[in-house]
Amino acid sequence: MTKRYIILRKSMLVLLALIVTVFCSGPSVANDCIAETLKVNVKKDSNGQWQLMVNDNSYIVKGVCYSPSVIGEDPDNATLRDWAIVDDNNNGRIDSAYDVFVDQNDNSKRDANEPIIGDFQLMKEMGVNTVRFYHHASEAAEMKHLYNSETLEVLYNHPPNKELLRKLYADHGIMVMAGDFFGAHTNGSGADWEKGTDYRDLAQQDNMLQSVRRMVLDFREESFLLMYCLGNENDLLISRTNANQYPEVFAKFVNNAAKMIHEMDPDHPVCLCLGGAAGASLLNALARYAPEIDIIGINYYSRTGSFGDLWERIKNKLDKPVLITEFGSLFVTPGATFEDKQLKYHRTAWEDINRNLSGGEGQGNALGGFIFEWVDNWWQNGAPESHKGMNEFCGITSQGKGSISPYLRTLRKVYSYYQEAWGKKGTK
Ligand SMILES: [Ca+2]
Ligand SMILES: [Ca+2]
Ligand SMILES: [Ca+2]
Repeated sequence: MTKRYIILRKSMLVLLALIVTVFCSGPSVANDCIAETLKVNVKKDSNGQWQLMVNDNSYIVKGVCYSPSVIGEDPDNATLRDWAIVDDNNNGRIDSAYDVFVDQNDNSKRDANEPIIGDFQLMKEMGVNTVRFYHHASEAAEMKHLYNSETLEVLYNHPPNKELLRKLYADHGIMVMAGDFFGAHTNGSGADWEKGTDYRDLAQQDNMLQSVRRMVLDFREESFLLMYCLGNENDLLISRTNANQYPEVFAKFVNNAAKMIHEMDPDHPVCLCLGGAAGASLLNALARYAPEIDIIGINYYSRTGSFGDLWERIKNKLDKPVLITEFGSLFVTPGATFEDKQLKYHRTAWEDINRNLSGGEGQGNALGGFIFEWVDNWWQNGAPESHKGMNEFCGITSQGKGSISPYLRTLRKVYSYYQEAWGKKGTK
């Protein structure tokens, strides 16, 4: 497992979801949309159950991590690019968003009955309503020193493509959860890679707050914004921070960041992303020192798809709503029956989330979840030109045999499952 692999394995997960038509109606959504930010908050009802509210309408996050890449791109060689600015066929449209077709007969070429449709539309038709997006792309002066490697320079040193995200929302009804790594993999802290992020270090704290501030300035006035997310399983050792070692320090610092966000933008909640094994000492510290956090986000990978006692655990420790910030078929082995096993896994997972939504039979603290991930990336396990290893088969869609990346998709069986579970053809 390489350094860059760790940095980026789950780093650019952009999750998609299909927003209900809060402001938009009819087929010509783009022109009819009112460019107005939404008021989003979490609400606890008299039964102690939680809901995410968007302009007073209940909103279930039906999300997908979205980080497509061209086969062969590799963060180890600083060739992995920000998908949001890639237009290699020079037609003025972002390739993965708009220039993708579905290879229905799996012959690795586009036949007459296989129209160009694009991932955005495919996600909409699956019922996706939210994308998880990291804000780090920026041309702001205060961010430059944080791009302290060639890999990060290639990925982030440009303006965020907000116009693309505006179209994602206006034309496809899909909202965005804007994320900041908050020191995960030293991203945003400016820490030395080998030493990792130290939440006790005041200079690193300043860097991280600067990064979070930039996120809020960039996105608080955007109508596609659903919420902010701090970190990505920063309590896990793999994230190269000392959050788990100093839970009180971490909890207090997280609270400062969330407080700053709320002061800058009172209309969007703050989620904190932890790993599935988040321990009691950290949860206790968060309960005591981090009241400004609105939502506990959990990246959770079980072997069966079930989230076990997670809902009860968070309810008992924190009593905050839970958003599954990543889940997916990491442990489903590729092979002849892969798609059936993957489908079963996702059905188990989504039914568990569904059962724990407000009004369900469970704990009533689930807000929804983000699937890891929309499409297989081939760089995540071993050579970027080959397709193997668990991470590389988590996609709801594949890139087929890889010959015309990034323009080819095949839809795995699980796509149809979500079409049914999340609403046939999405929601207009
Ligand atoms: Ca293009
Ligand atoms: Ca074909
Ligand atoms: Ca590979």
